Amino acid sequence: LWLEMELQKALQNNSLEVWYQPKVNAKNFEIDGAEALVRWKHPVEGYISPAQFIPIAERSGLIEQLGQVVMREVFTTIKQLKNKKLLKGRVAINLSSRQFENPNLINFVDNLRQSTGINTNDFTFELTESTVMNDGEHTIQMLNAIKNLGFALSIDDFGTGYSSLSYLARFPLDELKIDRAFIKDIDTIPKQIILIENIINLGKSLNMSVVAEGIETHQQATLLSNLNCDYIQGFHFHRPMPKQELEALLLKEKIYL
Ligand code: G
Ligand code: G
Ligand code: NA
Ligand code: MN
Repeated sequence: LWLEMELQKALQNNSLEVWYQPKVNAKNFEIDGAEALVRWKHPVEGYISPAQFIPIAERSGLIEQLGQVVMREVFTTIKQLKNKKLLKGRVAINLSSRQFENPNLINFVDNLRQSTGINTNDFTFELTESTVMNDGEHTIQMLNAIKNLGFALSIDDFGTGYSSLSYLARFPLDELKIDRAFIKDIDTIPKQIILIENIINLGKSLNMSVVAEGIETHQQATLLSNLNCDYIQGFHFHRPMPKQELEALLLKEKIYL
C-alpha cells in the first residue's frame, strides 16, 4: 500500500520517465526501432523496477493513468525524432491486461494520435499471450480497433505462457517476440536452438516479423542473425536509455540520413 501511494504521488508529480531500448536489424545490425520502457526513480529508494510496480499499478487501477502518461510521452518524443529523421523503424509500447481490457483505450489513443500528429505506422503495441487469451470476442474487437488506427501489434514474451497457439491464426498480429528465456538457455540446452529456429519459421510463415529479446552475447547475436530472425534486442547491443541518450546515439550513428 505504501508503494501504491508513492506511485500515485509520482504520477501527480509527473516524475515517471520513459526510457528506450533500441532494436537492431538482424541483417545489418543497425538500429531499427525501439521499445519504450517506463522508469520510476523514487526520491529515497532510487529506481524501482516496473516488474515490481506495474502489478501494483494494475491491481490499484493506477495503470490507466500510467499508461496514458507513457503513451503521451512516447508519441511526443518519437514524433520529434521522426521529424528530425533520426530514427528508423517502429517504437513499441507495452500494454498490460487491464489497459487492454478497457475499451476507452481506443478513444484515448485515437485522440492522442490526432493531438500529437503522429503517424500510427511508427508504433507497435506489445501484448502478452495471457492478455490476448483472456476473452476471445473482446480481444478480437480490441485488436481490430487498434489495427484499424494503423498501429502494429506484437505478441510479447512468446512461448512462456501455457496458452495454445491457436491465437496466432485467429488474431491480426504483426510481430512475434521470442521470450528471452529461450535465448538465455541456448548454450546449456542444445535443443533450444531447434525450438528457436522453428519459432522463427512459424512467425515468418504467418507473415509476422520476428524479434528475439535478451541478446546478451556476440554468439547469440550471430546465431539469431543466421537463423534469419528479423530484429534482435538486448544488453549486448543497447540497454534501455533516457530519450536524450537515444537521440545522442542516433545522431552518432546517422543511420537514417
Ligand atoms: O523495463 P523492464 O525490462 O524492467 O520491464 C519489466 C516489465 O515491465 C516488462 O514485462 C515490461 O513489459 C513491463 N513494462 C515496462 N514498461 C511498461 C509500460 O510502459 N507499460 C506496461 N504496461 N508495462 C511496462
Ligand atoms: O516483458 P518485456 O519483454 O517487456 O521485458 C522487457 C524487459 O527486459 C525490460 O525491463 C528490459 O530492461 C529487459 N531486458 C532487455 N534486454 C535484456 C537483456 O539482454 N537481458 C536481460 N536480462 N533483460 C533485458
Ligand atoms: Na515488452
Ligand atoms: Mn518480452
